[in-house]
Amino acid sequence: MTKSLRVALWAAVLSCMGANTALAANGVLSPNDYIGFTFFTGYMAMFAASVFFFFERGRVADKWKTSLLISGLITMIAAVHYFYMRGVWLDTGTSPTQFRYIDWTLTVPLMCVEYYLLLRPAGASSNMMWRLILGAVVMLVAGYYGEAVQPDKNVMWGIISTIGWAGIIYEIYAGEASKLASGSDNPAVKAAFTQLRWFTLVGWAIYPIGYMLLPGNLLSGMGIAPSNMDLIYNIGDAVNKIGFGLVVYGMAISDNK
Ligand SMILES: *C/C=C(C)/C=C/C=C(C)/C=C/C1=C(C)CCCC1(C)C
Repeated sequence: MTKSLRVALWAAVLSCMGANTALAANGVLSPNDYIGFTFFTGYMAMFAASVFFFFERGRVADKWKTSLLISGLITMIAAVHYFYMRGVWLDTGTSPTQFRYIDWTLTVPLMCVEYYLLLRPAGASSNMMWRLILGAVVMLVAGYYGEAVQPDKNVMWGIISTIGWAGIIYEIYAGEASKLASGSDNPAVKAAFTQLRWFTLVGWAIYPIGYMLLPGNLLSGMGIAPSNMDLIYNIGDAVNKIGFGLVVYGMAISDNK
């Protein structure tokens, strides 16, 4: 991406975040309801990505077909949830927290499965996969508690959630997963692992930024409406679910070992 394109994208994102809340609620998408727009584009992008991964699955080597299938399932599960989330947003103008977390509870563990499938030829154990999934469960259950069950304690739940995420980061940067990847003799796998890790460290950091808009949290009261949490989550999902899948796809296409 060129620098000017990046600057333009950021300017667009920031100007959308100045837009105010509760634009929906009558079943109609208002012209300046940027959060609503991202629910629609998110839905279509996830849908299209699924079609892409499912069709392209036929073009990759047999050993990577399950990985492509999982990439498609991740975006397909998200597409269905985005369909419902856009409806909630349109009808009520409120955050579709339940659908959001049901989606994540299914898709984030599947991303852990992607790590396992990628490193299986290098000797990954299913214990490694379960450690990643455990980190994901802690991260998501705590996040849900902070958003929906005990919102007055969202700071505490946010910290617990971050510990779960840190467990995943540890596993892929210092734990068994990282050791297996560096020991792998397959350059395509090594390169893909490095890229997926970046998604998990940098791409996933988008979500806590949205969470910090909750009342009483670090970014609240800075002039950014809390409803922008959904804008941030929607951007995070598009980057992480489709991007993650594309890395796996690129690896499978380029691997000629
Ligand atoms: C496809 C969905 C993905 C990759 C969702 C990822 C979600 C997170 C990395 C959420 C992380 C959170 C924290 C680290 C602390 C605050 C609460 C959360 C749940 C937003």
